[in-house]
Amino acid sequence: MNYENILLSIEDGIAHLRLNRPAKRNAVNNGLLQDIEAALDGMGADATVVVISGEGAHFSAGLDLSEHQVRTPFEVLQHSQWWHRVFHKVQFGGRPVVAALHGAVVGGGLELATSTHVRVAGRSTFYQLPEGQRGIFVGGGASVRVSKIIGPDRMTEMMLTGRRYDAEDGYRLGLSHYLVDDAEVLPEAFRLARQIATNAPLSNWASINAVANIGDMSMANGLYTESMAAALAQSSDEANKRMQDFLNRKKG
Ligand code: 1HE
Repeated sequence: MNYENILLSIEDGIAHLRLNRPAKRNAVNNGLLQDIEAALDGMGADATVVVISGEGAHFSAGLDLSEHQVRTPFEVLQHSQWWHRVFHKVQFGGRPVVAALHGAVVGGGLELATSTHVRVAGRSTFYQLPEGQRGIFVGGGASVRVSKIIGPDRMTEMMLTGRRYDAEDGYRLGLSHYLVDDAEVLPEAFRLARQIATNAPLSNWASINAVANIGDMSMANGLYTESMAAALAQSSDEANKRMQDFLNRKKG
């Protein structure tokens, strides 16, 4: 399938989804959001892990401001919920997603990045939530996902002042898990994606679904849910085989 705003390739179980509006700094217009959603929906079982990156000098400049129009509150609400639906598919679509970041990871670009599970940033990366300067508010999940990573206090300050965190700051705060030279971003992202792809699918499923959901639960519910996820994973043929392989290798 051909997309207007992304490039998509799948090789050896790894899908590479590239935001492809470099002239507009990969600003997220409706077409780009539609393409991300269609690509995620359309990926078959041959893609077990996804790498998301941006073409050109930036990962993404966030919401495409040129699509701004006066909308009713209900229309804005529905638009925001569409973003939520797409980024929910990124986070909970069943495949681990690795973000390869460089340049601007701004506004909606940061909302997309923080929907992913593993983030590798190049030294050119910077993070910003400039919504306050644009007279709007976040609407793609930042107040939940960014806030969970850096804390509501720091996110409030980030929005009020429009402050830019550089790549080092972002690494220190957990906006990226890896910090490398720009030339190493994609190789490192693919190395990690290949490593993740060797895990048992059920373990990956639990890591991306159970952990995030348990984080929103009471302690009692969380512990119960963890036991249920452990029961599923540990009683699988795959777990038995992998543990036997490990023990046999040790013996041998
Ligand atoms: C855009 C956008 C955009 C660039 N929408 N067109 N996001 C922002 O407020 C960020 C706005 N953008 C920037 O701050 C800068 O563009 C960057 C720091 C990201 C990159 O700077 P630079 O010097 O490389 O590029 P540029 O010259 O500013 O922009 C190049 C072109 O991209 C130019 O278009 P041209 O036709 O004049 O060539 C820009 O207009 C265009 N462009 N960013 C539309 N964002 C669900 S709610 C989420 C809410 C948000 O995401 S708010 C944050 C919006």
